[in-house]
Amino acid sequence: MSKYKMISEPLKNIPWQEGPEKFEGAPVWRYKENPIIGRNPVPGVARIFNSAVMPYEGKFIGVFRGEQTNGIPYIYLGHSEDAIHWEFETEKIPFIDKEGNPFMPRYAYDPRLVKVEDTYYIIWCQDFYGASIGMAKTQDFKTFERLENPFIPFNRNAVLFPRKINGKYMLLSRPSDSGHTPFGDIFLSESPDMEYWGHHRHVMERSPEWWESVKIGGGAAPIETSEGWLMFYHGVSSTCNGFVYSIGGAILDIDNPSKVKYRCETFILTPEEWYEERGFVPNVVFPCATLHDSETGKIAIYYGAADSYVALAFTRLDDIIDYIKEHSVVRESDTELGIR
Ligand code: BMA
Repeated sequence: MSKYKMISEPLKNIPWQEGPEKFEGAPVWRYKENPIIGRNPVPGVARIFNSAVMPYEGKFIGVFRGEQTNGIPYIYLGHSEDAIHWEFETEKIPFIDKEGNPFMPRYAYDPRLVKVEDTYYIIWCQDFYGASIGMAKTQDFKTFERLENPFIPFNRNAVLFPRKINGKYMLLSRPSDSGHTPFGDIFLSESPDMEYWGHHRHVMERSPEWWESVKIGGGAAPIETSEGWLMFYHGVSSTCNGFVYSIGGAILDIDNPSKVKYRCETFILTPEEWYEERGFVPNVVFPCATLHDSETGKIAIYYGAADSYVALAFTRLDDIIDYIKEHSVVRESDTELGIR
C-alpha cells in the first residue's frame, strides 16, 4: 500500500530501472545507460540537453533544446516509443503567430512541455529585448501558435503547473537581471487566460545551504500529490571554478502554491558522473520534466547534464516525499504568502 497518492493519469509504459536496496543520501538513482542522448544528435545540432518530455498517443513526445553548430539554441521536436531512445525532427519547431504567419524567436532554450486540459504548452527562454519567457500552444504537435510573452525582461526560467488552481493558470519563474543571473528566487504568477499574468507571489528564496545559495529556479512541472505539489527544481552554488547546478525537492501547498510546506535542505542529485561533471558547461544537472505513474508511484526525472546531454534518474513517490519531509527546513520566507 502506498503512503501517498499521485493525482494524475497512470503511465504503464513509464521507463524504469530498479534502484539499490539502500541509499546513502536521497532515494534517487540514475539510469545505468545514461546519457540517453549523446553528442551531435541531429545534423547541424551539436548538443541536446535541458529538455522536456510527455506521454502522447500511447508513446512519447518531447521538446528538446538543441544547440546548433552556430552556437544558437533552438527547440526541436522528438518522438519516442519508450521515452529513452529518441528520434528528432531535423527542422526547428515552426512557430507561427495568431494570423498563421511564421514567427520564430531569435533563440530559444530550456523548453518545458506541459498539458493543461486539452492543450499542450511549450514555455522557454528567449530574447525579448533581453532574456525573457516565450510561450506557444499546440493541440496536435503540427501547428505551434505563439502566445503573448508573459513577462517583461528579464526572466530566464519558467514552469507551468499542469492544471489550473482556483480557476487560474499558474506559472513559476525567476525574474533576474540582464547578466547570467548571479542571483534569483522562485516566484509565482497567475493568469485567467494564459495571456495576462498577475497576482505575483514570492515562493521561495535561495537558502543558506551552500548548494542553493546563489540562485534557484523551477525545474519539472510540479506533480500533484496528496501531500501537495511535488517540485523538483535546480539550485546553484558558486565555486572558484564556476557554478554548480544540483537538483532539489520541495512540496508546495496544493491550493496556494506560493506557500512551501516542505523543503529538503540537501540536494537530491548533484553532479557526480562523467556526463554531469564533464561537458560544455561542467557540473550541471538541470531538471526539466518528469514522467510519473500514479498506480505505482514511479517517477522518472529528465535532466540536462553538463549542457551537453540528456540523462534520466528515478525515484519513488513514497520514498522521495518521506526524504523531503525528514530533511525539511522551512523558513518564514517560504511559508508567508509572498506579497510584501
Ligand atoms: C542556466 C541556463 C541553463 C544552463 C545553465 C548552466 O543559466 O542557461 O540553460 O544549463 O545555466 O549553463
